[in-house]
Amino acid sequence: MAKIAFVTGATSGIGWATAIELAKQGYHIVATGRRTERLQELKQQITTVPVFTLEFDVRDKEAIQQAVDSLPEEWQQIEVLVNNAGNAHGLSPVQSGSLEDWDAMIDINVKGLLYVSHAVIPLMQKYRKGHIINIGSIAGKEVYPNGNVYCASKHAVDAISKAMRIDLVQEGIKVSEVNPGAVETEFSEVRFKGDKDRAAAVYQGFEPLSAQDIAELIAFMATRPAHVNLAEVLVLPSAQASATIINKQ
Ligand code: NDP
Ligand code: 8X3
Repeated sequence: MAKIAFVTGATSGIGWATAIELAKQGYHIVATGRRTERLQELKQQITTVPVFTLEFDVRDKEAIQQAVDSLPEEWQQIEVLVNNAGNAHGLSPVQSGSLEDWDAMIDINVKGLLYVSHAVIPLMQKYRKGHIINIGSIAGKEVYPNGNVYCASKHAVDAISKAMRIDLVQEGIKVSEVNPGAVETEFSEVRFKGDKDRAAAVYQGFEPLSAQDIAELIAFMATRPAHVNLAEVLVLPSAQASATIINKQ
């Protein structure tokens, strides 16, 4: 029976690199995201294992359920779910934050992760086996100036991961959480609404993590023996000591 990994947010950054890394480990990949052309590009890039693409917005619970229900029989025994889709939207004090940005972060990072899990967990329960790997953040461990709602959304991911681990232990399903510090992806471009210079400045003066660094860690977690759960990892660039303390040269 093929091992299947379901990766959300596979069109970019950490999710893209994770799909490729898990494919190298022999997983057949269900790759999801909103950008169809990127999903097709990923499918072309992974040549060693089959890739099944599902296009949906994680805010749309009906679309998620329909997409999961549409998986052919041979794609239904999902062993690994990587709940990665998410982003920061804006970086403003709470007194002047945008309500649309707040909705986006809570709806995508928190509710989206729950909706996808709700649709996929029954497939894992059927086989009493599975591993959910949630992508949290250092922002789920600390808060920083102007990070308010993004930090709250990632603190929620932290709480949900711990709660899932308790609820799912009797089902034979492992739950892990990866909490990265600064990773250079499209993350800051999205946060700063396409301002490439402002986004690039975030990663200047030190060596940030790459999406590949996180993908390798996720693949390591996924490939531990059945009796081992690497439950939680905080992973930082060597130059980073906390959410705000970075040794920039
Ligand atoms: P990217 O912006 O490069 O990737 C974000 C991914 O999320 C894309 O594939 C995007 O796909 C998907 N996504 C966003 N919104 C939605 C949506 N509404 N529905 C479906 N998919 C969506 O950022 P990263 O790779 O850096 O981010 C991945 C995860 O890592 C996020 O949860 C982020 O919070 C977390 N993280 C990132 C860090 C960093 O410094 N980069 C540090 C700590 C955590 P599409 O647009 O095609 O839908
Ligand atoms: C992304 C890292 O520090 O920008 O979660 O919040 S940070």
